[in-house]
Amino acid sequence: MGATPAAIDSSKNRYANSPRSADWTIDQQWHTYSAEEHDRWDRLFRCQQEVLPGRACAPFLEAVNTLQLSSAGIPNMERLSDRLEKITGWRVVPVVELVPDDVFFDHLANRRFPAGAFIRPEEEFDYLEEPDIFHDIFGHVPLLTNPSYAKFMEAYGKGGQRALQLGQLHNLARLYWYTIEFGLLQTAQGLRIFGAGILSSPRESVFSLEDASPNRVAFDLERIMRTKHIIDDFQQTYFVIDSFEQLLESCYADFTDAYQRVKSQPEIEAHEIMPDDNVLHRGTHAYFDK
Ligand code: HBI
Ligand code: FE
Repeated sequence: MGATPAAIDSSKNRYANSPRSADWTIDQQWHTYSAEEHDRWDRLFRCQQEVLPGRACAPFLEAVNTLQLSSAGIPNMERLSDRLEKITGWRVVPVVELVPDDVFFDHLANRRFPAGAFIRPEEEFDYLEEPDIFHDIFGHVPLLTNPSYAKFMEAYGKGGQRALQLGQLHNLARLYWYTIEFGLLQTAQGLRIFGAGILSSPRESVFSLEDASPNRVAFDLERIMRTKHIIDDFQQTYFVIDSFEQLLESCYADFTDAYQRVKSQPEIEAHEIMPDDNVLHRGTHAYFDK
């Protein structure tokens, strides 16, 4: 049994006490969203539309249109899932917020992406720690239209269940964090964003690509598994993949061996550069040394 999320703040999340199925899914009750909540989604969407062209990777920008996320208001997850399922077989299922690790992995392993149904309160417009519907659907769902990315997510779900059994979840969670949440992609036009945590954050969308402070280092599976991460500030190191196919292929490694090697090596601080790193940008860390 993975970590069970902390009690949920019902003043911020009106689904906190919604009845849950055994798989922790709830009824999105799409018709109950207020005009203010739909408007907040539209304002978040417009903020991202301002900063993402030229910064988000092309498959993301294309999928926002293909999935009709460009239309107004909070998406209805059933209708969104019907569109997504036709492309890669994935569906989006409503949950209150974070679900236990083993539940999360079971959903991913069965091509169901659990998305928080609540939208952030106005006072947390710019940033919130919990995954709300804007982070989950705008940040994570579009790239589930990409076959290699979708297969990676399914493999991550299956790998997560295994990692739980081996007690190695913290290593695998870092892989998810530094790619699916905060990953960058090398393209012919330069670095582009694919991590959901960046794509759903106006300020980090600019910082991750253009600020001199953070390191930018080429993807290396075991290096990432050893690297600690920051949860309440911009990342101090961004990892860069060459393609979603490269990310998917990294999954075919024998993680049992990788876990054994990683276990016997020291952890790496979020800001550190290692001798074997393929460094694309050595950060000044000016932003972090305040
Ligand atoms: N639950 N709904 C939801 N979304 C997540 O991103 C999530 C989760 N539960 C666990 C979790 N992430 C992480 O702890 C795992 O990726 C390790
Ligand atoms: Fe996320």
